[in-house]
Formats: sequence, structure tokens, C-alpha cells
Amino acid sequence: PIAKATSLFGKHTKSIVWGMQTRAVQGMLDFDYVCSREQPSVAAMVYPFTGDHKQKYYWGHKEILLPVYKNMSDAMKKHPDVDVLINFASLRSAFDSTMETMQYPQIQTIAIIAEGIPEAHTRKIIKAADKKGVNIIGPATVGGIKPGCFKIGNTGGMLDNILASKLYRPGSVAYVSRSGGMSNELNNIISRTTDGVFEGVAIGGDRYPGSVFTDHVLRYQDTPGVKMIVVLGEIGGTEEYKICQGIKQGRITKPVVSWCIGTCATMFSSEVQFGHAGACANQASETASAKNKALKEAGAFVPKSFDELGEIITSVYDDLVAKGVIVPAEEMPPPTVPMDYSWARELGLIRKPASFMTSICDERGQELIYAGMPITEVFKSEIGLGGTLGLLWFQRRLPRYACQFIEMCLMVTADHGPAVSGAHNTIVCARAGKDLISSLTSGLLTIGDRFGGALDAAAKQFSNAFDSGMLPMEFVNKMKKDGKLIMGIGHRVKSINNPDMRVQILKDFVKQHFPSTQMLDYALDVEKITTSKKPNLILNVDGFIGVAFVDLLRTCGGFTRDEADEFVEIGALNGIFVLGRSMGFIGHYLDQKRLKQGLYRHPWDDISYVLPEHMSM
Ligand code: Q5B
Repeated sequence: PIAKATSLFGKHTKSIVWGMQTRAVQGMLDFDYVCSREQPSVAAMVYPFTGDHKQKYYWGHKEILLPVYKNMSDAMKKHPDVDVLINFASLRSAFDSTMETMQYPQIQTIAIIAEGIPEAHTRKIIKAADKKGVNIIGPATVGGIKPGCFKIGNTGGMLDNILASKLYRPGSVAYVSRSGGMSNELNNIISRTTDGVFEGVAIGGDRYPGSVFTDHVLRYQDTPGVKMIVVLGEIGGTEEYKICQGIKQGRITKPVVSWCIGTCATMFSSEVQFGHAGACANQASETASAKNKALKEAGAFVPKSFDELGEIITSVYDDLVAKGVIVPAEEMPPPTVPMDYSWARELGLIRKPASFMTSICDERGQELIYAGMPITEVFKSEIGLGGTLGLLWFQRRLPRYACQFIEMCLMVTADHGPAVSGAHNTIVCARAGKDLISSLTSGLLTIGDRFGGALDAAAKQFSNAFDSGMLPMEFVNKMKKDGKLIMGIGHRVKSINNPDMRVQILKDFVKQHFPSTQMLDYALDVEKITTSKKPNLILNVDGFIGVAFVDLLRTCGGFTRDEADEFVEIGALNGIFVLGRSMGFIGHYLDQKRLKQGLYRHPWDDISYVLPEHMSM
């Protein structure tokens, strides 16, 4: 078999990442940058499910592109300097991709992250790796880290953790553990008690890890920069005894601080399977207590409990410093890596004026909120469409009669036949082959002062006249004198002889339920005058809704006078007609499509051609 490399990572190590793990890759690049590496440690990614392309990443504050290959062979060919593969493949594909990776002699180290790979597969991987001289870290691990040089995937956590544990520059302490989580704890303990981590590997919690404690402890023994070794073992397996043997035989001469987790297993009357697949003692010698005892007897530094691990590391380290074995290097500040905007915001470190402000609806939480009212509450309280409109348009929970009135307005304005301007436009548009939205908007764009869009103007004109104390007759005369039409008055087909039942229905309801109908009464007095002149100059549906809404806003108790005026000022009331009539326009669109109506062309006999006479030059 080919000999395996003892140094897995250096300042120039390049890797290929298998899998679309963009966050992990960015984490590696940020680590590289903070370590002052000259070049990113990730050369490329392999992802068989997309075509070859490039992915954008940050290198410090700059943006760079990393290639993504569909085939591993292309990635290897294009990046012959890569010797590490980080395999994020799932437990189903990790075996195949790892075996494929080992066909490329350039690869010296493979980290396998997936959990749950069948043991039979791992054993085949181990056999192949031993033959080909490939170091395996994992499976079922976060990986490992070599400060100043290389970080496998998500090892060491986010950048704030890397900085807090000073993982951007090498120290003198190398460790090996099974658990990724506990290796983070070791990074923390070692950074507080010594000059820092030289290298740390989490071999993973499976019964058959791709590399074992001794593989790494012996590497550390042979690595000049490592001055002391920390081994965090756990219940299950007998690997720690090989370390005992190594110490006893003089193969391991560097101080080893060690602790096996799982001593509490003795408190249980039956066998305990801890979180890792391999964390179960099948015989007395595999218990954490037995292994701690053996390590101590062999000459390792073993604390009384995990809590004392930091203290014992300190005392071994201090001793090495006192003996001059370790000369702590001068501390250099790492380069600053710009923080991701979203992370900085989450931490409350930055603020930015929002480009948008909103006060009616919040969809960010678990539950959609309409003007402060959770959607479940909207339904529980049965406020209906009128109440929902009240929340979204007026930001108020309106009284029941007001919600009912709004719904009635929507119902009476829903349609008024195909002949009205808006429906006509919708129909012509639909027959020209246009889609629903185009046809609907074509109809909606017709709504204005003359057709369906007189609600706000009527509300304004009537309330201004009323508020300024004008008598109805004075108002009518003034409008005539100014040459202005009274908005909300007049109808093409409805008149006192052909009353508009829509208005009658609304009038009956308003008279019965509204606390005050001052504005409506004023408008009805105006109507008496205008209809005495011409029978079609009735208070039309627009005018009725406009003035009744002024009564509602002013007297329902939910609004100040200023607020009530503001809604009229900003044009809320025309919205009622727009919303209601949208139902009709959509109906007309669907109707035309259903009836398979062809392109509309207006007949010539219905057009009067009044061109100027031909003039000769
Ligand atoms: N005269 C609605 O006019 C209409 C006068 C007036 C004083 C007035 C007209 C008008 C104001 C706007 C308004 C909403 C254009 C209407 C609606 C929805 C709809 C539609 C539907 C639906 C009708 C004849 C004589 C003239 C005028 C005078 C007319 N209006 N004087 N104030 N407001 N109203 N729009 O019939 O002396 O002969 O020259 O603009 O409220 O859109 O169903 O169709 O649900 O879809 O064409 O209900 O009233 O009358 O313009 O020929 O005028 O009356 O000055 O006097 P007409 P015109 P004179 S509801």
C-alpha cells in the first residue's frame, strides 16, 4: 500500500467540494481570508445535477467566481493542484462519490460529512483508502480545522466563533475528538488556556470511522509544530488503548491530555447507547471510566472530570512554556472580513433606512397579520369581506353594520350590464384575444369622473358645501354658476321615473343602521332640487356611496374628523366601485371567452364620418 501523507493541510492546500454547499464554501473562503491565505482553499465544486457553471462568492470584500463541474473527472483535470476532497454527498451517494474520488491519485485526503452510511460501505472505503494511501476523515463528521491553513466545510462554526477561538493562526496544541460539536468546545477551551490550536480533527461517531484516534495522534507526534496533544475520546471501542500502548512504547512522546466522555454510563443499570453509533460499551474495557484509568496509568494527563479538562491543559501547557518547548508567538490581528449584511442586521450591528414603509399587513411571522389582526382571528371573528377591507383600507376593526354596508356597496356595484363604458371596454378587449388581466384593466381604466369614479369627488363637493353652511339650493346654484357638474348627480338611464333599486337598497340600510345620515340627507335635499329640473339628475350610485361613506367615517366612532377627511382626500372611496366592478368585468371577460366571441369591429353604419371637404391646391 502507498504511504499516507502525515501533513494533511498547508497554507496552499486546495480542495474540491462535492455538493452544492454554498454556505459551507463561503465559510471556508472567509476562514482562508482571515488566515491571510493568498488564495482560496476551494478550487472548484462538483455537482452532478446542474451543468458546468460558475458560482459567485466573497473573497474578503471582493466577489469571485468558483467553477462548478458536472463531472468529477473534469474538475480533477482542470485542477491538478487539488489534493483534498470534501464530500457533502448524501448517505446514498457518498459511497460512490468517495470511491470515484479515490481513482484520482492527486487526492490525498477525503472528508466525508454524511451520516448513516452503511458500515459495510465504510469498510470498503477504508480498505480502498489504505491501499491507495488516502487519508479519510469521517463519515458522520463536521471534519477538522488547521488554523492558518485549512478548514473543512462548516468546522469551527461561523466567523465570530473562528475569531473568538483564534483559529486564524496556529498554536501548539493538536487535538482529535469524535464529535464535531465537542471539537468546537475544544477549540474554545484550548484557545482560552494555551497559545491555541495547531490542528483539530473530529473523526466522526461511527463504529468504523475512516481514520482513528491513533492515525491522527501519530501524525501529530511526527509534526514538529505540535507540542502537546489532546484526545477527547468517548465510551465505546478500544482505540484509546492503542494510545496507551503508544505512550508506553515511547512511540508517543509528546504530552497527551485525554478524557473519555460517557463516564455517567455506570449510573444506568442497563447498557446505554449514546448519540454516536459507536458510543456504546460492549464490554467493561470499552467503558469511559476504564479507558480514562488506562490512559492515566499509561502516562497521559487525565482530569478527574470533563470540567477539569481546561485546568489540566493549562498546567501541561504552562509547563511546556516554562521549559521553553513552547514559545508563544506574537499576536497579530487578523484581517477584517466584512460581515454579511443579513447576519450583521440579525446581530443588530447595522441599520439602514428602509426604502419601503408599510402599516397594513405583515406576512413575515408565522401568521399573516392584517392591520394588527392575525388571520386566524379575522376568520374566528367572522368579520367577512367588509371587515377585511376595513382592516386593510382603513386600519380599523369597523362595527358590524359598517362591514355589512361595505359588502352591500361591493354587491350593488358588482355589475351594471355590458353597455356601460367599462364593461364595454373589457368585452372589446377580450374579443381582441387579450387575457383576463389586460381585459380587466382595460375596463378599470375607463372608471373616472363620468363613469363609476365620482365617489370621492361627490363626497368632497357635498361635504365642503355642507361644512361651509351652504343651503342645498345655494350649492346647486353655485355649481351652475361655476359651470361645474355636481359629482354623484345624474344618470344616463336611471331617473325619478325609473328609480335605481341599488340606491334604494343602500338607502334603506343606511337609514336603519347609521348613527347619523346628515350628509346623506343634505345630498337628498340637493337631489330634490336637481330632479325638479331634470328627472335623471338623481343622486346616483356613486353619489350615494360617496356621501354615505362620509357619514360613516365621521360618525362610526373609529376615526377622528381629520382621519375621516383624509380618507376622502386620498381617494379611498372610488376604490369601492373599482373593487366591486372588477367582479363584473371579470364576469364579462369570462362570458365572452365562453361564448367564443370573435374580434369586435364597430359597424360603419353606426359611425358618422364627418371629414373636411376635399380641398384642391
Ligand atoms: N347635468 C352621469 O349625464 C352623467 C349634471 C348636470 C348638474 C350634474 C352626468 C354626470 C356627474 C358624474 C357622475 C357617475 C354623465 C354616474 C355611473 C355608474 C353606473 C353607470 C351606468 C354603473 C349623465 C344633461 C343636462 C345638462 C347638464 C345637466 C347632467 N349632469 N347638472 N350636475 N351632475 N354626472 N357620474 O345623462 O342644461 O341640458 O345643458 O356627468 O356622477 O357612472 O349604469 O350607466 O353602475 O355602471 O349624459 O351607474 O350626469 O346628461 O351630460 O347630457 O346633461 O343635465 O349640464 O344640462 P347625461 P348630460 P343642460 S353613475
